[in-house]
Amino acid sequence: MGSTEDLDYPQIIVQYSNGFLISKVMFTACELGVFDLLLESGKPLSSDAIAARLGASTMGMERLLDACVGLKLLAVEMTREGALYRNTEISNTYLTKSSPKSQYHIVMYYSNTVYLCWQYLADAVREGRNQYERAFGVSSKDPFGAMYRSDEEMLKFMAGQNSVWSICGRDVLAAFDLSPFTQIYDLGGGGGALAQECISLYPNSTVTIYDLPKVVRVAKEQFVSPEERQIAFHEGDFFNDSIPEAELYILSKILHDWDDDKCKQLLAKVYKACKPGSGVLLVESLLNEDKSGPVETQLYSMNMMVQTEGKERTAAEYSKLLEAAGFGVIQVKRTGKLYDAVLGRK
Ligand code: ASE
Repeated sequence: MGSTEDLDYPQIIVQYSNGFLISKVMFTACELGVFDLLLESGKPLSSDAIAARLGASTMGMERLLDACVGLKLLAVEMTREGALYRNTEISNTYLTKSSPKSQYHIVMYYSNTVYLCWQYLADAVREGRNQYERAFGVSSKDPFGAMYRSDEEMLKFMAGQNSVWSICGRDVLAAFDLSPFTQIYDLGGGGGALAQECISLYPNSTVTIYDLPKVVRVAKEQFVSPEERQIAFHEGDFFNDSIPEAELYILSKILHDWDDDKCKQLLAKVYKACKPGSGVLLVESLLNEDKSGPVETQLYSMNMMVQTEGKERTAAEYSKLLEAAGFGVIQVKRTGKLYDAVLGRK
């Protein structure tokens, strides 16, 4: 703690001011394809070679590569022919497009969409609403109308959300023994990565992805093959259309998009669809009860303000929403990772 409390040199202020420079270096190296090229090449490359292959200036690329070395996203080795760069284990695993644990698409979503909304954070705080109008010139009344304003934007969002489940999916699904539930609906299941984790962890389950018709179309085209027999689809709008009967409903990163009224409306509808013994699994990033952290969740809550109508909540807040809808037995499991699990039963 010493350095963070040193008033002669405010390390923490320097670090926080530089935070967005760090983000931009990582975003740019991803976007230009540095990590993909170094993975494909299979051997370390010079900045000249990387610049030539990626159609960039030598001067600019050398500067970017050196900053990536400083951030431990690349490693450099000095040879007689000059500096040679290669991926570190972390960039190979998480920043290349083809890795099974790739976070490339969520990083690109941050770079191309989240970053632009955060330009108007002060306006969001003043007005208490999302900033789609300022950032993209689209109405902010219907947040998913704005987020899905084109097929391309929708696909980028779905790919980004999918990548999160390759690193957190198992933990949230294993937080409770879900094996007694075999018919599962993933409400707002998007690109289906959580559904895929679910059938792999619970081989006796079938998961139906319930989402808007255009989301289902893209999920079928891009993410879930017809051979995945344990995954089905249901086209609908969970606020306006009926919700079929199932044993377990997953609401993963759904309630955080909406205000308390909409959450209560949705949960009441889910409760109605439940038989006794059926349940709902909320997958969310939980705030501490005094909202003192975790800092990642506090930042996500600010992002929900600039992008949606929602916020991140405490376990007690989710429990209250579940109780208001009628759910009786409520259990909370923190995973120690980004996303946690809350199970409610009828
Ligand atoms: C949503 C999740 C996200 C809606 C908008 C979103 C994410 C980014 N934008 O349900 C993923 C989580 N990351 C953050 C910063 O909240």
